[in-house]
Amino acid sequence: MKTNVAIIGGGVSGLILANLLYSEGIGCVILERQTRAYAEGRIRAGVLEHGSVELLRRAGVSARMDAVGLPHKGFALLHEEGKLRIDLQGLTGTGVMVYGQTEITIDLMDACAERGIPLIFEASDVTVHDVDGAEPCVTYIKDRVEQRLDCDFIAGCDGFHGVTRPSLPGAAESVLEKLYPFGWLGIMADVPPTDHELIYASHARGFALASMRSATRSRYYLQVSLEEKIEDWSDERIWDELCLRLQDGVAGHITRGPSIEKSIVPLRSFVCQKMQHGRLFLCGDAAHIVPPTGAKGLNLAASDVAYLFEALVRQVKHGDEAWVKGYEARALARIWKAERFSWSMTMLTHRFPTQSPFERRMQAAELAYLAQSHAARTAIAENYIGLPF
Ligand code: FAS
Ligand code: PHB
Repeated sequence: MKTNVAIIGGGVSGLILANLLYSEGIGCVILERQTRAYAEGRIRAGVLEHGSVELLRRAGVSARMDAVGLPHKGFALLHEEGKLRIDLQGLTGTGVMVYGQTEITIDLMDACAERGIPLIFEASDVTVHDVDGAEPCVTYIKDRVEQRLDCDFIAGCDGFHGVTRPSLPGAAESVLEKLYPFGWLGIMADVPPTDHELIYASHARGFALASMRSATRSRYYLQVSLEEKIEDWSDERIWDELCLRLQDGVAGHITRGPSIEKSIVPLRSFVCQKMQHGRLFLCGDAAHIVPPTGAKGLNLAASDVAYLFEALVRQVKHGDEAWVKGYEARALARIWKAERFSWSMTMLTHRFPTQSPFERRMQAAELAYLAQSHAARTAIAENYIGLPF
């Protein structure tokens, strides 16, 4: 089989790239290790920056998002000294869209099927070859038969635990990373959200987040230590802890219900600064991870894909390789700003086991400064809605 772009990974990065390339008549094939049911069933992000919304519209995969997604004009920061609303619309002229990554994945996979974009599930032992040359290829096993895909370019969209980053020479040495001494316990339940906007809570017992997927489905998170096991957290214990950490900020009350999903994820900041080598390019979680406090994971994947798409169109259609050569530098410039914002939101709103009283005072002072400074709130708002691509 031969194509222009071999895309390894059928998560949001790979699927958005495929649908964008399709819109420009550029051929691609997606190789996904998991089944469709597994890949579309994962619970992940829920907040889309303005730029990501525009990109999904550009890819022609926005009808359901525009129909049922929830435009949000602000969010709240809750802390001991009170509740502070960040007026995204007022401070920046735009907002964000609350629409689950699960739904985006389903929309993108449906579009692939409708458009005849080859999306090969259960492709195992994916291996990249000859990325230094002009004729790279990818081999993989499908239905126990070895397959070969010849291509001009390879997009590594296979996430943090994929094969492309380890295949990229110099990647491991280029990594900068920060591990946080805690994780997030997430719960999803078919209950109405406690507020019409997201609430990020900084509490003595730890961080909490009240988010949502729709008017009838809520998503909450609790900061927990890395020793915690999900099996030790009954639904009741989770709701009790959420009520303790969010109580001051919720006008009504938190509607409890049975969890349809609950899990614990560790928090890390991770950047692989080597994002391309020859004809191989990394996008999304294959190259970087952010703590979810800034709601940037999915959105950074989208901006990587936007840059790679533009570069590939210029090379394939106009023989202009300047943007392909500049992909890594362009992507990293935006990645580091989003890493900084996600780190700063995490440092501001979480309690660290070894935190000194002085560091605690710094958090409180920054929250007090935010409450009094229009400029400081504007800085948070413009980062939250997403810096320009
Ligand atoms: P993904 O990991 O989504 O997709 C990679 C794909 O490649 C997967 O389908 C995988 O099966 C496939 N793959 C892997 N290895 C392969 C191989 N060898 N061969 C073929 N295919 C292979 N962000 C937020 O903003 N808010 C959140 O609340 C949030 N929660 C998250 C919770 C979790 C558990 C995780 C892991 C991430 C979360 N994120 C969140 C970040 C998330 O949104 C990611 O940034 C986003 O999924 C990145 O998309 P991709 O780069 O496509 O990687
Ligand atoms: C979510 O809804 O899953 C979500 C929202 C905002 C974040 C992180 C996660 O910062």
